Amino acid sequence: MNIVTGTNPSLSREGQGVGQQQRGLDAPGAASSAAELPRIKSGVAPTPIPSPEGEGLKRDWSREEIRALFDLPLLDLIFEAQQVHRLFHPRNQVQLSTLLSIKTGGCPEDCGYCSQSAHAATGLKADKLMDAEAVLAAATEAKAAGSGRFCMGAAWREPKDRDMDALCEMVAGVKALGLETCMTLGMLTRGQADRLAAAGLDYYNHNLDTSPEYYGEIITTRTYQDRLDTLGHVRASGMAVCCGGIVGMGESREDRVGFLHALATLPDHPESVPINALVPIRGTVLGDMLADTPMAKIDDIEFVRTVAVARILMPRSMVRLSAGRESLSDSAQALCFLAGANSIFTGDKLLTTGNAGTDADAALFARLGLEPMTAEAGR
Ligand code: SAM
Ligand code: DTB
Ligand code: SF4
Repeated sequence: MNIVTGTNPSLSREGQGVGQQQRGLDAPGAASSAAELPRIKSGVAPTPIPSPEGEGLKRDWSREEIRALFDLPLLDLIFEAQQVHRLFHPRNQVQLSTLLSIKTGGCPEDCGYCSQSAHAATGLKADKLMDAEAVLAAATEAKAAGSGRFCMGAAWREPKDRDMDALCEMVAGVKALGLETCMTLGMLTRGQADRLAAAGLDYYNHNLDTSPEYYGEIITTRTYQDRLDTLGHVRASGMAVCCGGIVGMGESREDRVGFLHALATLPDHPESVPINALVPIRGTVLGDMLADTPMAKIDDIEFVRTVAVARILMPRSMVRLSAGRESLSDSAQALCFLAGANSIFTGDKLLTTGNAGTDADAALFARLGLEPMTAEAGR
């Protein structure tokens, strides 16, 4: 038993004799066995690498184990994360998703980070749900720009049943263009999840955002359990789960530990894990609280650590650099990719905030030798 991970020997397949030099630092998926890494000088035993087939992926992580990963020397942590990454994912490939806000502003929830909350004084105008034709035009553009997945977001607490026909029409239309489909609409009932799944929705995004303890400081209008319930409905309906959160909301390291612990101990790991860096927006509770303080800008190294730990805890998941990527330098993004991030949002805009833009990303990919991932590889 590994003292840090408490790893199940059937997962680590101890004794199969696959040494570190032999184990897949070259071909993706080359190594079919898992083995323990040699003990790092710090005296902390690193995580055994699980098998790429995903059988027996560890889901009983303790907070102590996760804390120990965060505490590793940065280079050991990134090295380990990159090894896990190469066992499960094609190297140097990054999946591209595009976001569209299909219903902007006027949201009744009070999420302290969000420009779209009716409780925020951001002056954002509340729009109605876009019509399907305009959504399909945007999706067509995203496809032409090389995106593999189209994610439609609505500033709702939950969709109304009267909106479901229009939403299903959008899903079917985007899918017919040959794009993967994703939506984020707030809480769902099981019936709504089933309808979206039947219309062809591949992914549903619903974030836990932070640790259970810090959550109440950020949002009061719905509970952690509400979010877990929606994630359960999404799973039960057969859709893939996209679930992550935000770093840089004034939370502690222990909250980041608790946040990743909540994700990695779900009954199944989310297929996609968006890691957002808070975009501090004036007029939001958090934007106003953090503005002009050193906390307004996320600590790059702590962000990279969060990405690396997410990669190690959830080896098969796509780890997406999401909001706030614009605030990261090329070098910080390169470290994130090295730490196992393998997905980004493309385009000039996320929902209401700016994004790097296609030209900047093309230059970044050329500079780092990265390639867009094909949709099949990105599943
Ligand atoms: N209303 C839906 C919901 O909350 O599930 C969907 C849209 S919501 C904007 C999607 C996610 O965007 C949030 O859960 C949060 O993680 C992220 N987000 C929103 N505003 C952000 C900000 N200012 N900085 C970083 N992430 C943000
Ligand atoms: C997620 O975790 N990040 C994306 C997506 N899910 C929907 C949204 C980021 C929004 C950033 C703030 C904005 O643009 O308003
Ligand atoms: Fe509404 Fe989503 Fe923004 Fe919260 S994050 S205020 S639920 S749009």
